[in-house]
Amino acid sequence: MVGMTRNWIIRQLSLGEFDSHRDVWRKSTVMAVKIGLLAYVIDVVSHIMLDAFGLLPYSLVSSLIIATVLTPALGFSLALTSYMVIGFAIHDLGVSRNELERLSRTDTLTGLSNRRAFLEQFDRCDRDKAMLVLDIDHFKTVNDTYGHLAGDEAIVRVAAMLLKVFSDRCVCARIGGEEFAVFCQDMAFAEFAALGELSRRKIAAMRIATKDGEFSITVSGGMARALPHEEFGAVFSRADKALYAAKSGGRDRIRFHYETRDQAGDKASGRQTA
Ligand code: GH3
Ligand code: MG
Ligand code: MG
Repeated sequence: MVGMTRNWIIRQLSLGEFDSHRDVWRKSTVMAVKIGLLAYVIDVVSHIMLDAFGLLPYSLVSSLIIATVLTPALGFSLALTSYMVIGFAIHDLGVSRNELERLSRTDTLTGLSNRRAFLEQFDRCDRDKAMLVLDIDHFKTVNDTYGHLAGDEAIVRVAAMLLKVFSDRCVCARIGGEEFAVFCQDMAFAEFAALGELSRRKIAAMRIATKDGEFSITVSGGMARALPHEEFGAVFSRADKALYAAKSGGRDRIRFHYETRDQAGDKASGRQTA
């Protein structure tokens, strides 16, 4: 019984049957009407049967009048109260569960997806896709010169710029301290590369104000194409190689790793490879 109730509650949570207060009221009322009617039918049938066997200690008519007046009303109110108490408890549990789920997938500083959420979405995507990894250049110096809070502000501003440039066509995430990743699906690689370049230029043009004066930052990036179904690890490692090339090439630039597992042909076509 306890196990069944537990399973029922879990099922209701995942079905979203009690998503809103309105749902709780609606479901509780429907159930209370059903339970009230069922109680009434059982009451009437049992009285008729008791009477048929001569076991009813009072008259059938008065017992049916009492049953009609009391049972549906009592059944309805008791069922409504119990169902609503359980319904609101399930609703509140669902709300906290969704909030916890959202928090576990969100980077608290920037509000972007975190590494875990990014990885899951990337792995789930079975379309043509590409990944950009960005890392703020000489960020340690920013912290050392302007302080950790100014560093945090720079991270927040980079995140906001990525959201602005890539909008909702791509998934943007903060996957590490001063490291970001973006992935798009079904977008021409040239367009994705152009957006990456635009974000790099816009970030370099930002001015971040602190009490000790303004400063600006740059980012380096590595970009890699992926096959549908290709998983985060392999693609990230190619993008990271390209990022490394961007860093050693002087920073404030994006390098491309065109090759996917099965796309060695692109390399032969003469395009730049990290
Ligand atoms: P590079 O150009 O090679 O990337 O150099 P870098 O200084 O950016 O890289 P490094 O890995 O040496 O330093 C990264 C710094 O980022 C060190 C760490 O204190 C800082 N950092 C990581 N997370 C945060 C954060 O959430 N807030 C702030 N303010 N700093 C952070
Ligand atoms: Mg880094
Ligand atoms: Mg860095």
